[in-house]
Amino acid sequence: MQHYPHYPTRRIVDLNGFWEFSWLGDADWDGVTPDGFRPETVMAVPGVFDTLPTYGRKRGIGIYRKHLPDDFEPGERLRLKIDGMGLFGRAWFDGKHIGDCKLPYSRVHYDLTVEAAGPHELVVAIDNRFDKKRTPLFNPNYDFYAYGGFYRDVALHRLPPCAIDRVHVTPLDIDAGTVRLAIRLDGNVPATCAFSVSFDGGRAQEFERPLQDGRIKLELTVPNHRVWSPDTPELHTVEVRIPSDAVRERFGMRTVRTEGQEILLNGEPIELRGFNRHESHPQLGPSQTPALMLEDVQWLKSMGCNFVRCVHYPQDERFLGLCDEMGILVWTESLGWGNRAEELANEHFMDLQEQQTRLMVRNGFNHPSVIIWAFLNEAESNTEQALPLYGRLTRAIRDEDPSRLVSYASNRRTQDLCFDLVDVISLNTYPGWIGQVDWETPSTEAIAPHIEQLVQSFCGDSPHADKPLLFSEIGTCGIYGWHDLAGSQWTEEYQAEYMVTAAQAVLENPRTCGVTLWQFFDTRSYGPRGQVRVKPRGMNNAGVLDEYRRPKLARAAVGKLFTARQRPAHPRPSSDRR
Ligand code: ADA
Repeated sequence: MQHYPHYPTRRIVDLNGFWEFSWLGDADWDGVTPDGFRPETVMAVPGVFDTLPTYGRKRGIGIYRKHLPDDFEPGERLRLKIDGMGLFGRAWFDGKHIGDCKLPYSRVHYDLTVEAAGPHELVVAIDNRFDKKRTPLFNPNYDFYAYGGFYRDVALHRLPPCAIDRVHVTPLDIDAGTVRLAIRLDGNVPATCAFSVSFDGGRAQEFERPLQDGRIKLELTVPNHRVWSPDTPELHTVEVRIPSDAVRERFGMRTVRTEGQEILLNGEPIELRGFNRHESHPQLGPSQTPALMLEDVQWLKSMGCNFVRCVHYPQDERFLGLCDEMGILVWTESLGWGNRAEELANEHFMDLQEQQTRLMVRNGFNHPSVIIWAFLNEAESNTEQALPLYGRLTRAIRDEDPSRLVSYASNRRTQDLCFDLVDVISLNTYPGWIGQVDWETPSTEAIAPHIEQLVQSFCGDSPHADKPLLFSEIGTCGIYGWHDLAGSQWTEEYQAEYMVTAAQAVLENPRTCGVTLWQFFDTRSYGPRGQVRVKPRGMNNAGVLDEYRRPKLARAAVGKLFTARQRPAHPRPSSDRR
């Protein structure tokens, strides 16, 4: 599988593999420099140091070094691409500082110019300590482990003087097969540019156009276009060439919009069925291998899912690429979890939220699978302080990409003050489980009345009665291999019954447009600072698979329900709507 965007003519230095590594521990950042680097050992890239016996549990700075090819020319432009790292990173090329990364999980890049002949080296120091100034986007209370290292691929692109950054493709009309291309150049950008465009490896069309802000926009028809949908995940490629560079991008012809209480995919109402998915594995942490990503998509398909909510940070583009190929719709969100009102109103936090959210949209723009851009899971969106940031993020997303839907997962119900801003109302709720335990009522009996009551509050006179309603989280825990005759809490039996009851209650309610159950597989939660008393094994055990993707009873039970709902696909008669 080709990874997109693909730059067929560029010289790219692949930096994956082993790097020299040294542990600086609890060092002060003021004293951290690439000078005098003494390698202690080696470290895998991509990979995190927390999953290794020597550094597991430790928080501090690890410093990495890689020797680079000697043939870079003085004056040559290079672009260091890091597809995701955390928590905080600082990079130096030949001893000179080239950038800091405060955006865990985001795909970022740093440009530099070679100053002198080789030898050349790259040094990157990565800190996995929590720090309000350096890593304000990641708090110690988040219910997923904060790892240190390179989560994803690293590469160095040797850039021509004038380079193509990206080509963003927006499907305009899926019947006529028209698309808008936004071609972004950088470097030594001319006033007018000659370029060619070809679709699916076919004949190239030649153009010459003026640039505006380094960009060219044009509308074209895709020859022999095919419509993308979960049942027919048909993809196209487009290759754009300028004299000094070329890029190949992949896209799909599909539209998404809302109409009243429905989400319409290619003009037809769609019921969304799926799970919440973290990037997590006991031995890999957040660094997912291609085989593991494929396994995850196959599990989703085998359970009759057509949707996945990628929580709680921008996920690996290769996973989104697999969803494009295999027909799984995607919700993707920027990093955040339960953030408090004071944070939401903090300027530094706001700026970083906007930066990472814009980057998420730019990076993921061409994936037809992505239908919803989201942010700030379960923050204090019931407070006045939340309004400016929620406004900023929704505007930023629509400014980058007006062609998709915007949402965020809220646990504030009717107290939420920000629902006006978004296209889809998304609710997280755990009847009979998190924060809603009534010792008299078995939790599975609490589910249906709770959902009905919650749904009612978004009907009739509600200001949001005419927006789609999605249950973005509902579910419960079950410990893999734990059984008893009573079906007590934490058993696989209890979990299976709860999950099916919840999914059924949501999907059979005509007011809702779908559900993502919490959660797909078990994930590592807090370290020793956290409230392990409520998280047995230090894990979030709500997966229908365990952390090694071994199925629990809930997998088959939910799979049966979701699969049965695949046909007939839901268009519900409009008279059913409330
Ligand atoms: C919240 C949160 C999830 C998870 C869940 C739980 O709803 O959004 O990330 O932490 O609670 O299992 O506690």
